[in-house]
Amino acid sequence: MKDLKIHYDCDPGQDDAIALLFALGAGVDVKSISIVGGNVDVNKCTRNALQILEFVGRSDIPIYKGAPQPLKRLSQPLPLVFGECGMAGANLPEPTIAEQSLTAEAFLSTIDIPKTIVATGPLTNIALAIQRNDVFAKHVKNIFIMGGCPYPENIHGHMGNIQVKGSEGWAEYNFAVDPEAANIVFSSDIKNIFLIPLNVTRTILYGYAVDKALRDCGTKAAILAADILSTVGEEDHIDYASEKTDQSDPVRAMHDVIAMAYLTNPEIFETERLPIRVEIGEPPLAAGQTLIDNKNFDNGSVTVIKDLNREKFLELLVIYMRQLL
Ligand SMILES: [Ca+2]
Repeated sequence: MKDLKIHYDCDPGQDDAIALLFALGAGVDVKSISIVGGNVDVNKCTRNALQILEFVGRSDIPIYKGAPQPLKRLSQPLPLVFGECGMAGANLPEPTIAEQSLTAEAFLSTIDIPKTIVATGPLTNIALAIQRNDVFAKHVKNIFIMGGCPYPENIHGHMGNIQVKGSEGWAEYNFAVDPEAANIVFSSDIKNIFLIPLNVTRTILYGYAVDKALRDCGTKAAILAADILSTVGEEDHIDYASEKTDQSDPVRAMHDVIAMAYLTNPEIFETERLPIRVEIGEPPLAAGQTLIDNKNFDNGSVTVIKDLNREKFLELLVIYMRQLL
């Protein structure tokens, strides 16, 4: 898949780390990576990305540290989901390499990047680049975004996984953290937006069977992936209790890697076109909520994932992890 050249914007994050390993295993040409604060603060996210690249011998990929805070709001780290370091289970040594001196915003706005971006964190870096350079949004032809929740998710029936402060409403984490940034991206001139939403990613589960298949590969990257994925946070333990065969079954959703899978293997997905808008109003409106704006079909027509072949995806996860060292 060397012809698939991407820039990857992320907040690693256990599930971003898995998405990165999946992309590299699939042979995607990851040209550059920018880091945004999200799951944990931007410094920890940057360190985690450096550790992963060093572990798989890909320190040649430059990493740019980006926005520490959302555009207008306070950050919302999630230590109960991914651990204090953001990448619980990895236990990798401190990196010996460092990020680039240029910030993510400055780097992205040079537009010296591929025309395809995958984004699996709050969209702050991308929004800043759109604002800083008028031609950025026209340069980017495709953006694959893990985020949003246009339909109720299957566990609690909410419109996301974060209850928006001061509101009764819910929103998906990446959009809830920086709704203004998401709104800028969805209102921009980026030609093709592909949305991989929470209501789908929550239905693709890790557990004993995949864990065993990864460990059986015997490669150090596959075992690292299994170590990360089997370190399940408190919230997922509760949310997926009914799916477990026993208490230690590491059942969890994998979220970000589904965006990479849609990039590499779109043939296993079903999609629909929806006019998506992101709420940016103040309470009682739920900022960050994903709205299907049926009154405004001209505005923001987005390709949204509806479903996928789960067995096939899990097979690909194992195959691609096996390709790495
Ligand atoms: Ca993420």
